[in-house]
Amino acid sequence: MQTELNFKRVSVVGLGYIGLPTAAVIASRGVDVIGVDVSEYAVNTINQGKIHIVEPDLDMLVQSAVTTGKLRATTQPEVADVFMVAVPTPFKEGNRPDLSYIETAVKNIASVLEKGNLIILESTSPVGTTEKMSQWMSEVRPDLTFPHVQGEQADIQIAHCPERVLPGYVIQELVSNDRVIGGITPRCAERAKQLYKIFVKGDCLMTDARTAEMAKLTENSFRDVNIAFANELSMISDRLSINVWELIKLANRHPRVNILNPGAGVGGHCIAVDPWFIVDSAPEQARIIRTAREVNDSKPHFVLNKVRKVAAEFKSPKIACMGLAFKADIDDLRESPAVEITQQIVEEQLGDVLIVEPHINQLPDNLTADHAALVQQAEALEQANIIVTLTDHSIFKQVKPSILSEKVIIDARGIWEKD
Ligand code: SAJ
Repeated sequence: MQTELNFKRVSVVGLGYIGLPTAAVIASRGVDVIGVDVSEYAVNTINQGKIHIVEPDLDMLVQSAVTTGKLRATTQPEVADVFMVAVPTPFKEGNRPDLSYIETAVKNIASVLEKGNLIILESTSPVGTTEKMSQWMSEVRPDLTFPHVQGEQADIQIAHCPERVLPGYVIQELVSNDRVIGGITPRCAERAKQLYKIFVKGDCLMTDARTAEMAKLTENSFRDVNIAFANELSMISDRLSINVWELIKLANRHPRVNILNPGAGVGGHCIAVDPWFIVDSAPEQARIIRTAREVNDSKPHFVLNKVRKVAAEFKSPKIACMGLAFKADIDDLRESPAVEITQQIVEEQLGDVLIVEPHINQLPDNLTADHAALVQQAEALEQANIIVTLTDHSIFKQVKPSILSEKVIIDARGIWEKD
């Protein structure tokens, strides 16, 4: 059996929200780490000890890893004992998974593979992707044997260990979370576990690759379904003239009920995407999972309709859109329902739009217009006659109710209605 001592050099392929923190944490444990990314900008930034993404505490960790020479970034793969793949798995037309980033990364790694190497797929992936990886590599390297054919005797070991960290808490959760480790064979899983034990304090739970793939998709689908339940309740309550926040608070006093929060919709690169991978693999069986996606995707339209209706009642509507990020207290606007709603309000010229997003300095191009401006919270709250809360940033919660008394409020996040 191989030991930790075999992991002298770890290569992390894809230096984004998951790959870079993982690389920095492993380097902080004294292992030599080579980060590989197609972006020269990312590589140059990291080699200067800086970061190109926003995540608490990551800057210090990267700076120290680069200064001590334990972390180095490059655009070309180099030989290593372990390769960890953390590239995006978006979806393409028809909500079908796009595995092209994984395929490219894996084929690049294959050119530098050596007997005894361990490959780990961290990217969230449809069931069967880890086996596909093994197949892709074997096509490039017929001189080596791979576990999807040779099983335990293979020259190369391959496992799937899905990332499951929460943006904003990545450094802490990388170490403390339990990990699911799925090997193509039990030996693949065992070797991957030895690697994770270098930096993970949580339990490392071993299984096969297909179950690990499904476990990650299940976790995010579970959350999506639960958020959809809350969002559906908010739309039912609106129709029945019930305050959904009070309703949920009361229902949650039951010892076995724990309803999540309705919002403006579900955003980000994970929960709004991953359930589709299950739907794509088992379309006839995945009925609740598909419906949950549809319910959550419909929520921005529901909020927008409310804004349209209220704006039509004003001569000169001034609409404050509170928040653009896809969730509280971060700067990430990717797949954000708040951006989708605000963009539509701007495009339809429903009024003058005062946008408040404390975590950015400049509006994205799709929100730039003569009648839209990025302003401070106080200015927006003073000038607007309609206030729409789209993101539940902590700073919004501190607003005094007296400031809002004259305004029409569409509180999609329940920031001011809950209490
Ligand atoms: N949201 C609601 N109501 C809620 C909770 C969330 O509307 O009660 C919305 C958020 O505002 C946001 C979206 O859902 O728009 C997703 O936010 P999130 O905090 O639920 O999750 P993510 O996307 O930041 O991170 C998730 C996490 N998965 C789970 O909690 C099961 C994280 O652990 C995963 O690592 C991550 O996806 C990932 O990378 O897959």
